[in-house]
Amino acid sequence: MISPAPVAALSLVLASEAVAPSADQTCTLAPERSAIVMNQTGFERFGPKFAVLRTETEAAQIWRLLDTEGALVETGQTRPAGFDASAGESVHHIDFSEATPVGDGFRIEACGAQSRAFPIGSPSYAGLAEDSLRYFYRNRLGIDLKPEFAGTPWARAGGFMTSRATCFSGEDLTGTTWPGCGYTLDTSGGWADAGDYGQYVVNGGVSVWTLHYVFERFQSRGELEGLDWDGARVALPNSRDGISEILLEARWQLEFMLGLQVPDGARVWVDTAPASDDRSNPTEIDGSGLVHHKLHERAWLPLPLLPENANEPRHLHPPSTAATLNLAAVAAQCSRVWRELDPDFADRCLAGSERAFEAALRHPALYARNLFDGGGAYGDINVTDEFYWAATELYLATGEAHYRELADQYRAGMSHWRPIFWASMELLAELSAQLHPDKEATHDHAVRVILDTAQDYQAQMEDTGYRYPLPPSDITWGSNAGVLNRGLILAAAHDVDPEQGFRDGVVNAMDYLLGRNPLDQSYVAGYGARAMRHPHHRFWAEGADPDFPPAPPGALSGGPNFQIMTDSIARDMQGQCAPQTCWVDHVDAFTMNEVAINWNAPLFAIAAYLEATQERQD
Ligand code: 9MR
Ligand code: 9MR
Repeated sequence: MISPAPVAALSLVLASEAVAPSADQTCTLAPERSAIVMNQTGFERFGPKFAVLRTETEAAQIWRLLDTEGALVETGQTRPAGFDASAGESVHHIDFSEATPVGDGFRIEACGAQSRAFPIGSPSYAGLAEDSLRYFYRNRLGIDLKPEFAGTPWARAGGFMTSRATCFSGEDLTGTTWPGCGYTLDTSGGWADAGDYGQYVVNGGVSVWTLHYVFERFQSRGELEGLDWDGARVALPNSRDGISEILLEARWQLEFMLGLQVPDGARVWVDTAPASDDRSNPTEIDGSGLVHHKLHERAWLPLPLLPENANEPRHLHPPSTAATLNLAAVAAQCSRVWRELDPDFADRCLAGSERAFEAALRHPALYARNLFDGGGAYGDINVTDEFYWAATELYLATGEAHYRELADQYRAGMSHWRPIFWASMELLAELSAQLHPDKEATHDHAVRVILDTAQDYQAQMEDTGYRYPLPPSDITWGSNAGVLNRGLILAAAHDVDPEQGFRDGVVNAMDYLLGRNPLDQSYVAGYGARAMRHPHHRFWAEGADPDFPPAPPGALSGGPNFQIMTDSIARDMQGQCAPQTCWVDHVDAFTMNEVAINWNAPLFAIAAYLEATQERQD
């Protein structure tokens, strides 16, 4: 699509340039899609306002900000930023942050092209925060989704209503036979992981943690009521006055995760083979307190598929150290955030957490491998970070020196702080610790790590043409969550030091997701002129069958991925797309366009953060 020509009356200077272009005045637009890309939902009044002009032209160009009537509001020069290899094109930066008019219908004009109309002063972060939290309700299993909570198109029967499961038995993918276990667990409730209905503790853990973190951050700043995150914003079943919808939603998954903990005294078969072995090695142990790694069917279920029609038996995968520590960490966090609101639940969480942590200490090297098909692997062979994270959360919950000493030991075994990802949890420990200044040494360490890490991310951001905080090496499965999780660190750094411009980095992250990218694509359904619609999802499957709904507003696509291109759509694109452009809004493109709880959780976190920290001047 070629961008529309400028409105004649507004382009006097451009028109005269067009009559007699000199070599360095000629401006050639990128051939496809809009030439000027930006956050498709608009800008905060006093925040950074930044657009990207897609052009090969080397010389700086004049840009103009025009109002609804076409009158000039502000003008300036583009900043040529050169070739961005991961975008596969050259770009110029247009920075109109200084302009602070309010209204709808603004446009940017440059290089003979015009942007779409956009608003300034009414960003959609409040609505996005609510919708992105509603994502979780809309993916609940074991409960009918009512139209008054889900919205009519996304209401559906629950499925998995009375779910009990026992351990996987039979021959696994490595050729070893597993005997099963002598118990069944109540496995109802929880969220579907993603486009599949599988349920995986490590991914549930990072998602629950993120929701708890948003709550705990607002709580520590006394902002819950002012922002109405005290139950007044997102309608949910069983809501009660004064109980935050954030906590209520997280609890739906946490109760499910607590249910995957092995009962005291129960025997269970675990895989004791080193991660490097080709074959699993089933060994029977006392499983007390360990947590089953995941729950899913024997084979991948078809798509589309209503949950009520998913009737294949589901099996418990053997417990793993990573899953056990995930539960330990989020249940410790649970004991803090529910302490005043529901002391019994807080006690139950703490007991589950301590039981899990002790079990992990007894069995520190149980690694999950995919024993049977039909679900994701979520294998993780480095659990030092999970130990560090769980010990830290327990220390913050109990104040017991024993946990702090353990956390210090694990920390000594870590050399650097990797970006947040379902298998990399060390920064979660720091983000939690930052909220607890009374635990001085742990807190001070966290602040240092957060500031250092934020500075790294900020520097990386300056290296990208599209100015967003993700290096090309991280453009992989779920890259959009990588952008947002880096935003979490930038946001936390801004809380500590508001003078270093870290919040602008958070805005940049959101701008990228909402359209300032080489595909001119909003990766969030329902937000922006060109928004994702057809994710890989078994119910939001309009892309496969028009009788199913499209993605609801506030659902985030996994994003560009040029590294693990294993679905049928991605396979055909391999080697033919620049990293940031390896994406398509296609239902079958699960390596690029799936949705997932661990991706939507940081979307909620960042939207809620931007709403809360927006500068308001009258
Ligand atoms: O839904 C996909 C199914 O049709 C395929 O047979 C299967 C084979 O790999 O992959 C399924 O896709 C998974 C998706 O539902 C959940 N995320 C991971 C995807 C596979 O890794
Ligand atoms: O997010 C996961 C990604 O990091 C992995 O590379 C990928 C392949 O193992 O799996 C992703 O997680 C999927 C999971 O395995 C099954 N449910 C859907 C998840 C998102 O695609």
